[in-house]
Amino acid sequence: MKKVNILAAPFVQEMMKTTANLYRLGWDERNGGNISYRLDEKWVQPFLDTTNVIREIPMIFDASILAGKYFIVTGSGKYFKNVKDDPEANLGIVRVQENGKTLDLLWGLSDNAVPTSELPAHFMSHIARLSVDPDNRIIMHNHATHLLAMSFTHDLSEKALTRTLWQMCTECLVVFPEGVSIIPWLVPGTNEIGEATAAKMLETRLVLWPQHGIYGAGRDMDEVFGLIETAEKAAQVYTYVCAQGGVKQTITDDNLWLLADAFGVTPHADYLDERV
Ligand code: 2HA
Ligand code: ZN
Repeated sequence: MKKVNILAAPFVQEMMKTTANLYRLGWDERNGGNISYRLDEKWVQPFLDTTNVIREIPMIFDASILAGKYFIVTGSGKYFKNVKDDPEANLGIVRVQENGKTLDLLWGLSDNAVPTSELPAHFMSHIARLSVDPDNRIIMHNHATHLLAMSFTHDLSEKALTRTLWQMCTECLVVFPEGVSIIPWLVPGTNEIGEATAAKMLETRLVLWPQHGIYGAGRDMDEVFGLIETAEKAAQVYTYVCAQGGVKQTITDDNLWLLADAFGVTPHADYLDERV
């Protein structure tokens, strides 16, 4: 059967638009940031002959839990700025082999490119999120500016950081009631940072990498993008609040409880004072 041009695929279009948006926001300078998006086989089949493997790509960790699954990923060393003009060079569609150690490349990553250097953190995070939410599809990493800045100036306890973000914009508690997790500073691209990130992803969809950036997880592009931009907006407000001389009044814990009730969300246990 004749295949439809892959550039018309909704998931390719979403990757093109999202990387352009993220670049425009200034969170993905140079080759900063990466996205992996789990696809169903039936989404891919109208566009690609899935028996036609272009090349095999080895991995440095075991992703056998993801065997047979398809992902569209950003390429290692590739610039988000360039994705829209040349998706085939900057993106790739891969399938995890049964051995969990090799990827089948089905499209893209032309000129011998490979998937994002953060593939361990992405795949380990997919495994963690799928274990708590079978509908999770996307892991996104970027260098959201104000969140990154806050990792220098703010107390790095998860409770303290989460509370500050919840207090900076009324919608934050509703958007990420489970809070934000934080890992130690670790070398990017390693299995170690992948394991640390994935362990946190069991509890929260947002994980801060101090002095580096943010990881987000979601069921679709709007969820994960919305999650990161809401936290980033709160971090930006915090930056202005500090520049304006600091907090004089804030959203109280009682207010946050009212919000949780109104929107039917459960705040992370122990992050709020007891209701009065
Ligand atoms: O892909 O952002 O963390 C470049 C990075 C590494
Ligand atoms: Zn990064």
